[in-house]
Amino acid sequence: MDASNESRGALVVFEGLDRSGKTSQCGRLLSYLEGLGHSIELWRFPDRTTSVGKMISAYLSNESQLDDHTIHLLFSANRWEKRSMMEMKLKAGTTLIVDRYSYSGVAFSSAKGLDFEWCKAPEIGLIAPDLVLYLEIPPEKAAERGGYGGERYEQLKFQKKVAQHYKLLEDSSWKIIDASQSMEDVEKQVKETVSEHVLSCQKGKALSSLWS
Ligand code: Z5A
Repeated sequence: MDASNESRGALVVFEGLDRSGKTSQCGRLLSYLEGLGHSIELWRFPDRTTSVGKMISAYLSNESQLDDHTIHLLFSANRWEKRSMMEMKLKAGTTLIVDRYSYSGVAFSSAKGLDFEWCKAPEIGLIAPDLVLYLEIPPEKAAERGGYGGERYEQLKFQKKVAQHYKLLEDSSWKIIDASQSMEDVEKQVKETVSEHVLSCQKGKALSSLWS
């Protein structure tokens, strides 16, 4: 996608089951990298602030009903509407920490029974993360954490299926982190891994696309 040798920001994605600790770790990583003087932004998908995001939000909170294919494409459209901004920020040297991305899109929709390859197709061409931090946790343990059960998808049996489908997406950009550890131990491992990857992007690693 980009043959330039200039340094840029890193695209760091957090993935994992509900309540695996993504949001907590995103916040801690943001503070850490800001403290080191990096230019950083925290993003999340779904981005509920856009018009597409508002439709997704209504669906997730059971205020509206949508066909499974339709909501899948909306989640993907929500990432596409941010794609050019993402590229601009990364090229300008800002590192983006992203709470959920295309892997959530495919894992959740295919766990509902949609065809796996069909689910991947609308994600093709989005920017590939430099690093995916997969916070791995047994669904039973995640369910013990606060706030579980409020939104659509937050059911144990479904989460187990989602975990199986996530595993089919693992590639060399993934780092699996044991998210059943204490918040501090997870944080330590996240920081170590991210520091290496932010540096490799500063040395001029080109951007690439999903899923090529
Ligand atoms: N979805 C989709 O279907 N397709 C897509 O393309 C995308 C998403 C992008 C909304 O996601 C839903 O949309 C989601 C997937 C689907 N499924 N559901 N439901 P969301 O990101 O808006 O919300 P969420 O994933 O349901 O939950 P979450 O709040 O983001 O969970 P989390 O970020 O992984 O966890 P947390 O907020 O950091 O922590 C949860 C609790 O656990 C909290 O009380 C913490 O204090 C505690 N916690 C965290 N870490 C620890 C440790 N290490 N020890 C003990 N306690 C901890």
